[in-house]
Amino acid sequence: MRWDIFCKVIDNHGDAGVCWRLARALAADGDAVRLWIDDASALAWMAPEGCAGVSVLPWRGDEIAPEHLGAETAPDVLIEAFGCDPAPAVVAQFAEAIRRDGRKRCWINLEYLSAEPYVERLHGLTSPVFRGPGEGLNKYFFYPGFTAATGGLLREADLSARQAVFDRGAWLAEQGIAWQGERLVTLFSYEPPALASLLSQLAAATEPVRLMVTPGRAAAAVRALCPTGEPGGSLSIAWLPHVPQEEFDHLLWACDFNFVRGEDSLVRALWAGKPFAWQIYPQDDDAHHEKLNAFLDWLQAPPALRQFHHRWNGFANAPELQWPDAPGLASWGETARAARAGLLAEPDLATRLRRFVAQKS
Ligand code: TRH
Repeated sequence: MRWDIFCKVIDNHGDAGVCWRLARALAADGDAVRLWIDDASALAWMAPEGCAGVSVLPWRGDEIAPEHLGAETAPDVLIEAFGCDPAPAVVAQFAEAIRRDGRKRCWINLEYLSAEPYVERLHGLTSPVFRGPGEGLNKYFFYPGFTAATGGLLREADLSARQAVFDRGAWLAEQGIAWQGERLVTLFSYEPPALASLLSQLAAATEPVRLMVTPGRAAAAVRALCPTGEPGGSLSIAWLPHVPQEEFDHLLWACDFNFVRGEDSLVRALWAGKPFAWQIYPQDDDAHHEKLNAFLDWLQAPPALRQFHHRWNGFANAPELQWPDAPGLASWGETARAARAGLLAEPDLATRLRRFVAQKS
């Protein structure tokens, strides 16, 4: 099958991250995938080696190079990520292919991940196209999600096998990190309001802690609070470079606690099965509060983990951030592993997408 995925990078790395991961998952089954993306710069570090079966194509100003258009290149499935409106020339080609060969093809609008109840209601619904070269066609909403009645989560077929043979000591040594058994904590965040409190609590911890700080916004936020880069006390910092998606997974697997953000790294934290805290992508009208609570409900987060999330995400009136003690960490780890086990028992997003497309085609 031929798949075209359209991706518009709004900000941060999630748009490219999700689309690349989906492209890889579809190509893993031997299909041909074209990822049309308006800013491929993050793929240079996220996916430096590319992937057999996936071609990354530029998409700017809706102009498509003629060599990428033609009857034989029309996709069987056209995916627009997050309602980004695919290039009209490709839509026209898609519509023409349907008219020409009478075969059904599928147009998917891949939505953002949420645990809110509307996702189960809207997943799979039809959205008629009234304008443009696709007029008269239908799109289908495809919602990723955490339950059986949604589109599921992206997960590689060999994920558990890779995790089973992962050697954290060897991996840390490969990264040049001289690990002496200190607690390792990943920080992938925006600018969490409670970051200063976290840093001082970790510095006052009874055991050594190393904060593994990812580049970009997380690193800038830590630097703003700690310009020397050496917080002192029990806390030390490792400043990390941007690494490919596989190595980002390894980082999450190697750490005892993961601060993640956005959409894709949340899913990766779930697969890592370690205690974690999520900084949700903020929205102007605080719509993200409801979204975060829906996720915490699904996760069956214990009260302390729920409060921790509220404070980490800057909810008004949330109690002070309280870094968990060892039993607390263990209990948050159990919560994460229980969630992971439930999710692993369900089909992954690419599998559900294939089934969905087969039903509609
Ligand atoms: O970067 P993000 O904050 O992206 C956000 C969210 O997706 C948000 O929902 C969306 O609306 C907004 O973008 C536009 O967080 P996210 O989704 O976790 O994406 C980060 C990606 O970067 C993920 O695929 C993991 C990857 N990554 C690496 O591969 N290597 C790295 O070193 C790091 C730090 C990240």
